[in-house]
Amino acid sequence: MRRAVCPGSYDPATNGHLDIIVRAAELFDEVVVAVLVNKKKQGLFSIDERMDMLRETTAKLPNVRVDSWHGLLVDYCRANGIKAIAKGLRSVSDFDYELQMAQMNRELSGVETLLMANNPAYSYLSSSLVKEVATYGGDVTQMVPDVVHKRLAEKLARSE
Ligand code: COD
Repeated sequence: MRRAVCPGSYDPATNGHLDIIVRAAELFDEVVVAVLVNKKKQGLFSIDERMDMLRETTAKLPNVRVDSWHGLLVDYCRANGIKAIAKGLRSVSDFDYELQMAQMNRELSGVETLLMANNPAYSYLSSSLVKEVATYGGDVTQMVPDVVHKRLAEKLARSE
């Protein structure tokens, strides 16, 4: 079985993330969307909340499942027999960092990284910007899945 992981912080998932997950699911027998804890990023949603939103968003994709991991991505791949990492590329600045991580991950474990050119309609999208815009009352309806939009509004209303 050809299996890939789509790793990320997903705090929260955007339509850009979803586009990459859908396209990876067309290429692999099974895709695991893995929520990894990025210690450098302050989280708005808990890992469980992020996983719930991802599960709801990917419910119609039969070969996609959602998981989480604390630690090195390559250790997750080893533990789960995964040989490929599937990611999206938004820009040249993404490329520099993604290339470095792909080389590091291959050096550490032999796992290959597939970098997919993103849909240009989503090039400007990042979880951080979506959170910032939503925090100041901006409309992010077209940028995130419906469930994320709803949970963002609830979360921000509670923090007021
Ligand atoms: N369009 C297309 N793709 C997108 C978009 C968009 N608008 N936004 C994000 N993506 C894709 C990118 O491929 C990105 O890599 C991925 O989604 C995840 O994005 P985020 O922002 O949710 O997650 P990051 O960038 O915080 O995730 C970084 C990882 C958690 C993947 C990384 O830090 C990691 O692997 N951490 C585990 C520890 C580890 O192994 N470290 C060593 C790495 S060499």
